[in-house]
Amino acid sequence: MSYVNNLMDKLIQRNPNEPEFLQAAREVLESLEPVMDRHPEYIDAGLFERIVEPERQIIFRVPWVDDKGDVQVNRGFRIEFSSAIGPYKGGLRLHPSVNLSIIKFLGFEQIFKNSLTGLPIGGGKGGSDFDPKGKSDAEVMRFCQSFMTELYRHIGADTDVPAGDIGVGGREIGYMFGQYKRIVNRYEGVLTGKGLTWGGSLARTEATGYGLVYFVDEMLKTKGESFAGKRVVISGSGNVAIYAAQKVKELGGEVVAMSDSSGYFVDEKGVNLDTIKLLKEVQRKRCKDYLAVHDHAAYFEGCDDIWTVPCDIALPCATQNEINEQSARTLVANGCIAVAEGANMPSTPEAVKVFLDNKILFGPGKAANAGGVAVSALEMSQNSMRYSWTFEEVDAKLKDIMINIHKKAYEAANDYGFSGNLVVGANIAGFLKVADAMYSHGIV
Ligand code: NDP
Ligand code: 2IT
Repeated sequence: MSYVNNLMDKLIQRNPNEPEFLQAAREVLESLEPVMDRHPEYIDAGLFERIVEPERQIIFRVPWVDDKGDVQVNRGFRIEFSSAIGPYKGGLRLHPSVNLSIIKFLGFEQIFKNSLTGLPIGGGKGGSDFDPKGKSDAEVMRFCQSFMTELYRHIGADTDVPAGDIGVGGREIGYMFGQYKRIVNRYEGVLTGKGLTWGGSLARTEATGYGLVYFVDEMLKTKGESFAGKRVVISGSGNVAIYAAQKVKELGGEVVAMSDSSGYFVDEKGVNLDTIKLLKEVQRKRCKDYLAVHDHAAYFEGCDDIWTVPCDIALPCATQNEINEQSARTLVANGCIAVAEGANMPSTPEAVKVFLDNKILFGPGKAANAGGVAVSALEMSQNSMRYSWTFEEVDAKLKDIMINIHKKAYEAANDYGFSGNLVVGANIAGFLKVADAMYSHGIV
């Protein structure tokens, strides 16, 4: 049995109820096989066994009182996966689907993504099965305060620095920061995605979406293509999706469809971003409500069929496993030339295979959506310096970082004989830096 198959068997035995984590681990381990051949010393040092086991896993009770006075109990998680190249870094997800498997897959991917940014950040992720939808601001605040009342003892500006993810934006980061500061009596950059008046970085809100589009622009250039005149479909209508859409428009593309977990809308005249921002960022409404403002648009219940809308470029920016094999085949059949993952692991392994087999440009999440965490690391730098850069300065650094990530992934793929395969390239390039650090640190 091959080394990787053997390792996967052990991983399955140890983590039998974690399909998402096993999916993420298998993809990375299989793509690292050529590295194992070239670096047998990493096998001898048990490096692959160690990298798939989180350094620390914290699971805790989050009790809070709702507006009716009833007690609610949620489960909180923080997975501190790897501190080989820097403090644990990664977002917090608040969604009813959150469980250990999902947080572990996200924390695992974060190790390699963060390495690719070139900045000194380790990998971690956290969250809770709390559902912010339909909760009042006061309920969200009480939940966030309770969550931080346990989490604070595990994190710190040089230890572990959480940020946003699904269901966690500026409001939630604010409540959590306020509670952290109150408990520890220190003003420090313990969270990123902070507000601009209290230590946040300009361009963090835009960073993941903008970075995704800068990355796709690099992919397109390798085929002599650009965004100009391209039809783009973006799933999701949250933080990543909105700012991806904004940058696509700036570069001359037309976004024709977006979605939320209830359904999707198609606007052949091009999605009106002012409307979608108002609906999602201010009013916390649904995609369906887009039609009340733009009655020429069409709305469809259910989000899976968004991939049947013909497009040149598809940007999945909602959640994991949202593109299956069938959707991937439909995209390819409809002439799509590029897919890049704004979300984490939105394409199933079967879908990724369809994209690679058909030789369309494919940007894996670890590389393509790294702009958010990259600017988070720039927020940490600014906090340490007690200084802030302008929007243009941060945006320019972000663009450079995304160009560099593409170059690293592209070159690693070439170097290891997988020309054009950015999945393998990103995994290898991200892994090598972490591996070198782990090897230097001894068996820890
Ligand atoms: P938001 O909460 O701002 O938006 C999430 C969007 O995706 C919403 O439109 C939401 O719809 C939709 N969505 C969420 N869960 C599901 C689901 N199970 N099925 C269908 N649609 C769903 O999150 P973000 O934009 O921050 O995150 C989106 C993705 O990008 C995630 O995979 C996240 O891990 C990833 N990411 C985020 C980064 C960041 O900086 N924020 C950085 C890198 C990656 P609804 O409102 O109906 O729930
Ligand atoms: O998945 C991700 O990279 C994020 N949610 C952002 C993490 C961060 O620390 O900014």
